[in-house]
Amino acid sequence: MEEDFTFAIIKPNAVRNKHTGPILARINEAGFNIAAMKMLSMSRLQAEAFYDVHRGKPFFDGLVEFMSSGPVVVMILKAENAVEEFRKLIGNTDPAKAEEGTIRRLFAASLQMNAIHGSDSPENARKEAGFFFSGFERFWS
Ligand code: IDP
Ligand code: MG
Repeated sequence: MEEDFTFAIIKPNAVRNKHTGPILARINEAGFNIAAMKMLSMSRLQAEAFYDVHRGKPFFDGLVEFMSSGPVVVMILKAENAVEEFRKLIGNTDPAKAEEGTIRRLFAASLQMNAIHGSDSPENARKEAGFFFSGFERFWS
């Protein structure tokens, strides 16, 4: 199968707790290549737009508040079957349900502060990557 990509965010709790390095190491050890990466702080408006699909849900306001609470690391990750393989590596949304050894199981502080985001489809990976990386930064395709 052709190598494709996914989009990921190391969330504010993980950056704050100095888990960026250990998380990046696990991503590389799992066979992903980091094709683009930067650290930035999301505004409330950006966080709202990024999670627009969850607008209206009970956890939306808290999620937006959390995601704009400090620096995050956004990246494009390349691997065969990247979207699916990365979702396996990060584990269930709820860290209590995530398998042993997954990034969320290891580094999440709670269901909301679950350390990392991974796109749920190739279409969303493209859309979400376009949110943070300009045409000049698109090394992945
Ligand atoms: P995902 O990140 O595994 O794709 P989604 O259902 O898309 O999970 O939810 C997006 C993010 O919203 C989650 O990663 C988590 O940070 C937060 N979230 C989801 N459900 C809840 C909840 O019930 N309470 C608090 N936060 C939640
Ligand atoms: Mg999702």
